[in-house]
Amino acid sequence: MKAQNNPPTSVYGVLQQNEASSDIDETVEQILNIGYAVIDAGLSRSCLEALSLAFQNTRERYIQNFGADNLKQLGEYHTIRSLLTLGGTPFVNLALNTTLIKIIEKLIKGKFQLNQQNGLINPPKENYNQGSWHRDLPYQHFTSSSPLAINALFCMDDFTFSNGATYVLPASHKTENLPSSNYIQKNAIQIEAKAGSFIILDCMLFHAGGFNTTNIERRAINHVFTIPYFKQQINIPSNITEPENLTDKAKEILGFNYLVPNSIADYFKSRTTVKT
Ligand SMILES: O=C(O)CCC(=O)C(=O)O
Repeated sequence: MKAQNNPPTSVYGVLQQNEASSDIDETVEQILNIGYAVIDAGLSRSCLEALSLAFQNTRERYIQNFGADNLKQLGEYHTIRSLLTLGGTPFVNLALNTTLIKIIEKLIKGKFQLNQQNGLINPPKENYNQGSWHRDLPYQHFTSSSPLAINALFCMDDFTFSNGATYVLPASHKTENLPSSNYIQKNAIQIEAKAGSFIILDCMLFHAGGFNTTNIERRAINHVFTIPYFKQQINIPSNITEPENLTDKAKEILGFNYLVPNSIADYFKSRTTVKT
């Protein structure tokens, strides 16, 4: 429960305190401490509408290409894999959102790359493949002193209590096990957020999509950023259209500098251009 009065501002017996001198610093501090935060991506209404339309168009082409029955059989009907390699610029720009990248740069020490960007559809009144508690590094039960992977879940639509807004277990990125069932029921928090927000999660934070009790789909786009030692879910550099239009920094974030060399000679060539 939130206190009614402001918390005290005085301290005693404290030798060390964090400093946060900007909104970005405060967001970073919150993610480090409790594992999640919400930010506004700063998109205009028209930009958000264009993105929403691009999402729908890409989804239609995706279903035509891979087949609805096939996708359903694979448990993939409510996901659009590697959205940025299919839908192009609007999704590339979203993954490279300036504020988001500043936050990721402060959270993941050293180099990082985009591991995956997927469209997610939480269907009305139906179970959903993201609706079970999980980490975004699944099957992993270690803790790390600084984040190795961060998920930025973009809200394509408003996230509300009734349409299945994401549940999180605060600070669970700091413990190895999934907490007990009763602990989950008592401590889980559901995050309401406006369309155009990023819900940023430490990937080791346990979280789950909520059940969508409305009649309308709730759409999102997830972005997992990782240290470059983790392989991408789908090879982005090989599949992106018009790579010649990307800046060097964009290429680095999209993984162009971290391709697995095919041979020792290729490895040596990569050492002459990039130091990781
Ligand atoms: O759709 C949601 O609310 C959760 C998405 C999710 O679990 C994920 O991106 O890993």
